[in-house]
Amino acid sequence: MKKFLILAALSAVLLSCSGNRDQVLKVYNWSDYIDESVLPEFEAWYKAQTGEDIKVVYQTFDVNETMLSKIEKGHEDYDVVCPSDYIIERMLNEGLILPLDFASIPDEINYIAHNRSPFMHQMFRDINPAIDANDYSVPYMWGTSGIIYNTQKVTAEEAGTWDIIRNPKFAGQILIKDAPRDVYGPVLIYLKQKELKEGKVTLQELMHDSSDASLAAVESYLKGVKPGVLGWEADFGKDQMTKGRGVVSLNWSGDAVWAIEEAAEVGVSLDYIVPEEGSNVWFDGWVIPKYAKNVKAATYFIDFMCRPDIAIRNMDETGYVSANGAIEVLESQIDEEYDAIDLSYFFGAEADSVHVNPVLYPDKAVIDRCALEHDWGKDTDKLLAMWSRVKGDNASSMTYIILALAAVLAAVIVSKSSKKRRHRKSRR
Ligand code: N2P
Repeated sequence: MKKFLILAALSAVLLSCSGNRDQVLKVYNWSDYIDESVLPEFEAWYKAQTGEDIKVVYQTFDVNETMLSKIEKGHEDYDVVCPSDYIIERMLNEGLILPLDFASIPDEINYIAHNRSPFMHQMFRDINPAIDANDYSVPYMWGTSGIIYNTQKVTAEEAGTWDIIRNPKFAGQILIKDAPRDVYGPVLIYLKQKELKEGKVTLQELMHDSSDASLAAVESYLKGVKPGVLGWEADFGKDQMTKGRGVVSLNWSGDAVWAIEEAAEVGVSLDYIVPEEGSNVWFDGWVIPKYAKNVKAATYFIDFMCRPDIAIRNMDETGYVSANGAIEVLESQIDEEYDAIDLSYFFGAEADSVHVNPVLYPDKAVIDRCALEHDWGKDTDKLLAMWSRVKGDNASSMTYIILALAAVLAAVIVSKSSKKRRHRKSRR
């Protein structure tokens, strides 16, 4: 696939030199988030549908903020990008996304229109009451934030509460996703359990809570978590779990599916749970940024991603769950090994009792204790500052340790060399 990427990049350079930007499609997606063999297939399919040549230039990012900054500040000309819910909200608010022209796709190949999940449609509707995000974005993958745990070292009961991330029993073996919003939400939900149970606040309200008091409470909690943290990771956590180096990982459900399967092959047993207190439900969706140069190919690309067989391949390759509501997608996941669960909320009434992996598609009861994150606008800076204070202290403690060691070493060297000088003097 590397060869394909290099060739694609070279072709893009050549084409852009010759001025044919309309034959290049620049896609910017999360790392490990697609079956890359679908990219050349898209090129062939696009040619068959439109008679036009296209070369995909595919680039990846690890965190939303990197992608956002390239568009918000750098005005880069990506044609299709894949932000998460609260970033779609922010991009919508800032006018950074173009409306999608689904009607330009012929009906017989309009996979967007024919494969919507009612659940995803409503979630997109909930992003921003004033603007329907469904007109600007098409859901790609979705899931929850929760705990991946090593069942050989951690019980389901221990992993079933967010308190696990500061359980001293697992100190030094805890991995935390380096995604401030995905950590802040669950921690705040955990800290506000009493208020939630008493009905004084709702999960949805907590997702908008950027108050100084809540930020301070989460910061203080995370500083208590930090001494036990093995790593803050954007993408290596799943791998560390499969190797048995970490035993607890605050992570996304898609990474959990991938890790559980990989680990089983080397005799490590992992599982995933959404703690009882509640959590985030999230999704990522395709959008066409304002600075795109090839809107037509971008629209076709988004449509192609919604073709059920392509959605299934992307799912199987990455471990993440497609937002596609097609019955073929559900059928591809049926496995009698699992207990029946109610997925009517996602696939419609026929799916009220289906045998599907509950890590992939959580039961409605799990979804009911999860809420969608929201953009905080200007307050986002407060969150990012808090996050770097929490993580940054790690660097300073390490710096202090290194400085202390250097001081001890310098003292030893100085004392040895003065001993030598004294020794030489006494011989003279
Ligand atoms: C996969 C990234 C998943 C993004 N590497 C979850 N929002």
